[in-house]
Parts: sequence; structure tokens; C-alpha cells
Amino acid sequence: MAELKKQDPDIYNLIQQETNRQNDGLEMIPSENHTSSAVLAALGSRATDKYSEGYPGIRYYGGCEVVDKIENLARERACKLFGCDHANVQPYSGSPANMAVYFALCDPGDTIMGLKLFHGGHMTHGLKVNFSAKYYNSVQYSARPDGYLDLDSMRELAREHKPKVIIVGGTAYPRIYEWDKYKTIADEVGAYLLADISHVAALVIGGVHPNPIGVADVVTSTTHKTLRGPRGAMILCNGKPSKPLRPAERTRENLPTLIDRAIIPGLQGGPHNHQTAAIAVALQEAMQPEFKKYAEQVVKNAAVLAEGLLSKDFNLITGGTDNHLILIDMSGKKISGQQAEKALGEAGITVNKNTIPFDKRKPFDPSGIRMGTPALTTRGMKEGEMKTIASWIDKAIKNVGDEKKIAAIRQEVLELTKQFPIFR
Ligand code: DSN
Repeated sequence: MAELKKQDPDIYNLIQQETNRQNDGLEMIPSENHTSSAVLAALGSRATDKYSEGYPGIRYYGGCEVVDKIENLARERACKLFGCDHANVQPYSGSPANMAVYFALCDPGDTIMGLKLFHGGHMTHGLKVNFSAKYYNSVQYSARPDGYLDLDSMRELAREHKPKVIIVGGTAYPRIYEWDKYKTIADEVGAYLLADISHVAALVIGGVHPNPIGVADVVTSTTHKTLRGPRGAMILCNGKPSKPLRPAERTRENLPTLIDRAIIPGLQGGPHNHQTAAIAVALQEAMQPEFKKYAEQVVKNAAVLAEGLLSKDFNLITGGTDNHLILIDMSGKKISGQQAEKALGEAGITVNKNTIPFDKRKPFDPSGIRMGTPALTTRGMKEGEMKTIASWIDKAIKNVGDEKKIAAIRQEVLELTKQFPIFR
């Protein structure tokens, strides 16, 4: 950091400010986390300087003998952790990973089917304005009014539209994904099942969420959410890619080949080798016994936070949580999600406004807020802190607009954060 400070004090100062913001507040956006110093070191390394289009052993550039080893380690660790045969660790992030799966399995205009974004899905699962609905025929299933995934709607739509791919996974679903049930529906209509486990990847590794490997045909995951690595993504499946990596027919046996070819030459150029190195480090960390404890604690913390909020009459979508996140309908508290996000932000508690299923408000000012426990758990916080935080959330929401009371909560938050520094 000394060189950066000297060369570009503006950026240095802004990075310091961002670090302090994270350290002095409670990061409760469920897709965020705090990476280790080891991950950061790999991310800020010379590996970023190297071009290496292709895959280990089959590159279009010279000088790839070292980055080959880095990528192989990342792939092997991913396969070992998730129990699959093949991992592609090159997607730049989650959206390109999903794009690559559609590219591998569909032609433009083919039908894909995912959960509506406003019911807890993701943009790349077929949102109207996203590439996934512009280039493919997107059919969208819903959540039920109680917030659980609506399997009846999924089955009915699947029978009617015969999608090539059914996508399950999301950004605001607080319950367990029941992979077998979705696979039954996919099989009924001859669709591939894509499990997007970006949010719950660490819970899968830790054994506190079912693993879709062996059930879903393809699994995508970002590497920076519960998994606590750098920004990036992986595509996992069973089988081995062909050698050489030639164009292949669209069959289940050919999935690894289809996926690898969809990433390059289909969609991306050179892999980000610094990112791959940092993913490898994060996966190595995820192999340690402490990681299982972390995953278990994420879930325990979310359950205690949910209980605390329920005891203060917050309306939790689905009535609670099984995983790392909580979705709250704020309309019962007579404020919008945006107002709640702002008030909590002023108190040093970062959450995000979020739509709830069947929201009557607009996405930019929805009824809900979404929060989670991964980053707090990484800092070492446990059940006791969750109870305290639930009471601060309640207090802040009750005192929206009361600067003095919000400032007092901010001070208490700051005192707590001093006991749990983000540096590790
Ligand atoms: N932006 C991510 C999230 O917050 O869940 C999804 O890509």
C-alpha cells in the first residue's frame, strides 16, 4: 500500500475510506463478505499480468506453465470441495457463468425458465431487460404468496413451454433449495436443470445446505458471497471434456466440453489469472475444518437474528430462514424498503432494499429489505451479537428521522465493531 499511497494518493485515500467504512460498520448485505489477507494477496499479484487464452495444457500463448498450475489447483480444489468431476473457474463473474451455460445448451430463441427477479431470482435467470430474455425466450415462474417457491407454477409452465433449461437459485430466497423436486420437473419435460448456488455455496460445502451436484446437470456459483473468495465464478458438472476440445453435440455426456467451449472461444478471452489464483486460495481456505464451523455459524446466526426480529413483530417472508439471509416486508412497519435501508445505513448497519414476492411498490422503492449474516460471521460474531443487532434494527426502524437516537445506535455499532476487526 505504501507504493499506492505515493503514486496515487486519491485512490489510496478512497480505498482507505472504503476499508474503514467496512470495518466501522455492520455489513449485512447477504451477498457480501470479507476476504482474507491471503486472498487479497493473490488478487493483487503478478498473475494479473499474464495472458493465457485456452485451458491448462491447451493455450494460445507461451509462458503459461505457471498459470496452468494455478488454474489446475483451482479446478482440482473446486472438484474436491463440491464432489464433481469438472470445474471451469474462468467465468469473470456470475452473470457470464450463467450466460455460458445458456450458450452451451441453447440456440438464440430457445426457451429458458427461471424464477422472477422480483420474487427472489436473478436478472440472468430471464429478466425481461436482461440478455437472458433478449436472446432467449424467457418464461418465469413465481414464488407463492407465502414466499416459498411455487412448484406448481414451475411444473405447469414447464409442461406448457418445454424449456431447454430450468434455472433454480436466487438472490433473496431464505429457504432450502430442494434439488430433487426441481430435477423431477426438469426430467418430465426433458430440460436441463441449472442450479445457481451463488448465494449458498459455502453452506453446501459446510454441509448445511443440500449439494446439487449429481442432481442438477450444471451448477454455477459466484466465488465472493458466502464462499468468501474474490469476485469470480465457477461452472461445475460431472464428466470430462474431450481432448482436444472440439465442437460437440448437445448431450449430457458432452456437458464439460460444451461448457468449456462456451467460455472460450464462445464468450470470453483471457482468463483473469490473479482472480483464478485468489479463487484457489479461497477454496483452500474452504477445505479447512474451520470453514465448516463458519458455514454452520452463518446459519445459526441468521436463525437467531430472525428470531430476534420476529419477536419485534417484523414480517419475515416465509416466516423465517433456513440459510444465511432474511427478507423482510417493511410495510407492516409503515415504511418503505428504501427508508429502512437509509435509516439502518445511518445507524451503521448496511442492508439493501429489495422487492418481496407480489410487491405492490416499484423495484427502486420496494417494500422489503434483505439482510444476512455471512460477513458478520466472518468477523467472528455469534448468537449474542445477533440478538443485540436485532434490537438495534428494531430501535432504528422505530426512530426513523430521529437523528439523536440513530446517532446513539451508530455509536453502539462502532463500539461492537472494534471488538471484531475485519482484518484476518
Ligand atoms: N448482486 C447479487 C446479490 O446481491 O445477490 C446478485 O448478483
